[in-house]
Amino acid sequence: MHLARFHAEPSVFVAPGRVNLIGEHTDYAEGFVMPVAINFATLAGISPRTDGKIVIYSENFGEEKTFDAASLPAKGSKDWSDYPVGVAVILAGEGNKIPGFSLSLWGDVPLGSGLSSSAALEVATMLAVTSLIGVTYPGPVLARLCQRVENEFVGANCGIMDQFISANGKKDHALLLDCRDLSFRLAPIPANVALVIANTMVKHSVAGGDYPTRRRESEAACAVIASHRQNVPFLRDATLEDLEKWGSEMAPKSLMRARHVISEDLRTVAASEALLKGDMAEVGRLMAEAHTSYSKDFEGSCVEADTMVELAQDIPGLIGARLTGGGFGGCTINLVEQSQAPAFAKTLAERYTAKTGIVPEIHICHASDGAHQLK
Ligand code: GAF
Repeated sequence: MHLARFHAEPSVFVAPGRVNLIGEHTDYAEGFVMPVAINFATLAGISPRTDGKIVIYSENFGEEKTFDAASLPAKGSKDWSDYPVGVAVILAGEGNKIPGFSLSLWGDVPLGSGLSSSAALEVATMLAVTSLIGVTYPGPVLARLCQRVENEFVGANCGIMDQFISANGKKDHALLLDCRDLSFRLAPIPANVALVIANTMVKHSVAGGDYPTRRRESEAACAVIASHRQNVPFLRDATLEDLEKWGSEMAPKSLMRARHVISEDLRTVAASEALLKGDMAEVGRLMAEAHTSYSKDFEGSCVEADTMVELAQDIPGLIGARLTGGGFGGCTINLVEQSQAPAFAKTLAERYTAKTGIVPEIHICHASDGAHQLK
């Protein structure tokens, strides 16, 4: 496709989407998350141009956009091209000279489903452009730059999780990330466990209303604690005892959001330890607790996602189920015994359609490698 359109052989890079096993809305509070890179990805093909233009073609949107490499826009324009252009803008801000290039993009990460299609797009483009200009950033630095694309150019106030796992994931492993210092630990996912991702078909968005509201509410709770106790810049530094002491000074919703974030950090670290020991029953139990906390205290779920989790409970093979990602729609993640996964997926889909009238998309996925060059 790139060759036919741009008459140049591209270098090709791939970056995966992700599913988060546990640790929701903890990343921007400098806490813990445990995502997995999945076998849905974005491909970016790049070749140099001599006319100073940046020409970007999206196979998914069937559209081509052209920019002048010497005068890139300062802000996004609420278009799919914001993500690749934002990469060039952030790299330019880092002192890199951005030449003209042709970029072609294709991806199969379902859009708006909470599986990080935007992070995959940013990371694939970031690898492509840095390779073209001959710069190499370590994985964690590359992830930070991609997060800045979202925060500073696209205008979505997300944390580091999605870009980090897309850049640094490892086949057959989950990654426990400390979002404070970006240190991480890999935990193998047993070969007899499948990742069954069930799309509620309710659209999810980070830039939209509820995500930033929840973030603000949880940060307001942190400010109350910080007014009493030193060294609590983020909820990562707070404890459940802090909430007992000063919760009455918080708006009730803020208290609930903070209770979710603080308890979620504890569950996420515990889940990574259980996974390292191969104690899948404990991982499943923690996922169930996490879903209840996400739904009841954080109010980050929706009727459809709660239904999808509920309907999974007594299907043979289930280890643990919860809503994954930024919330208010998107997908549930179900850890399921591999041998039961196809039957599990079929039953879940039938039950969900019978209950809601919606036909879900259910994917049996596996943990994949983070971003890399294909050719
Ligand atoms: C979205 C954001 F992009 C992440 O940074 C994270 O906050 C997540 O929602 C919630 O855990 O995916």
